[in-house]
Amino acid sequence: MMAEEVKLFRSWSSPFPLRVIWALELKGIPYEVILEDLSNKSSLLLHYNPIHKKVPVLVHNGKSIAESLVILEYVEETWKQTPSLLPEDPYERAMERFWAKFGDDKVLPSLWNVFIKQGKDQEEAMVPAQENLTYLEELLRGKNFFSGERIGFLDLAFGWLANMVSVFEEVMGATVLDNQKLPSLSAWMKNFMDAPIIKESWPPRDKLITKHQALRQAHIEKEAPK
Ligand SMILES: N[C@@H](CCC(=O)N[C@@H](CS)C(=O)NCC(=O)O)C(=O)O
Repeated sequence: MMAEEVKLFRSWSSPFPLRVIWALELKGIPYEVILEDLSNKSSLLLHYNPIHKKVPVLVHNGKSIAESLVILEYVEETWKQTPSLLPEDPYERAMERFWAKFGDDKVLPSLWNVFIKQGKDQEEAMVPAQENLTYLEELLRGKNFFSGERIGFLDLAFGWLANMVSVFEEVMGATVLDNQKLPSLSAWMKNFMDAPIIKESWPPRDKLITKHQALRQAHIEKEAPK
C-alpha cells in the first residue's frame, strides 16, 4: 500500500489543532506536523485555508480540510478503526455535534469575555459563563466523559476547557470553576487531563501563561478610557 500523506498545520499554542492531534493519536494514524507562526503565516497555510487562514488544517493525500470539528468528523469517517469517536446511534451522534457547537458558539466566547474583563464588567460576564458551565455539569452528571465511559468526539471538542480554565484563572486571579458547584465538570477535567495521549500534548504552561497575560493586558488597555 502506498504511504498516506497526513499533514497537520498547527501553532504551538492553539487548542483547536490539539483536537485533531488527539483524534489522530487515539486512532494511531501517523502524521506530520507543520508548525505555523500565526504572525507570519506560510504561503502553504494560506493556500490550504484561503477562507479562514487559520489552524488547524489537515492535508490528506493532497486534499485539505479546515475547521477542527469538521476535521474530527473526517478523521472518524476516513479511519474507521477503533476507538470510534462518535456513537452508533444517530440521535446520540446528533447530540454530540449539538453540544460541540454549543461549546464553540457559547462556552468559549463567554469564558473569553470573563477573561478579558475586570471588576464589575467581569462580574456581569461571569453570569452567562456560569450558566453555560452548568449545562456542561448537567450533561456530565454520572459520566466519566462527555462521550460516556471513554474519550470521544465531544471530549475532544471540549478538551481546551480542561487546560485553559486554569490558565485563565491564574492570569486573572479569579475563580471560574467552583469544584463544589461544578463537581462533575471538575472531575471530568481531571479525568481528561490525566488520560494518556492527552497528558503529553499540552503546550508548556509557563509559555501559555505569559502569552495570555500579554493578551489580557492588551484587551484591558484597549478598553481603558483615553
Ligand atoms: N473554528 C476554528 C477556529 C480555529 C482558530 O481560531 N485558530 C486560530 C488559532 S487559536 C488561528 O489560526 N488564528 C489565526 C488568525 O486568526 O489569524 C476551528 O475550530 O478550527
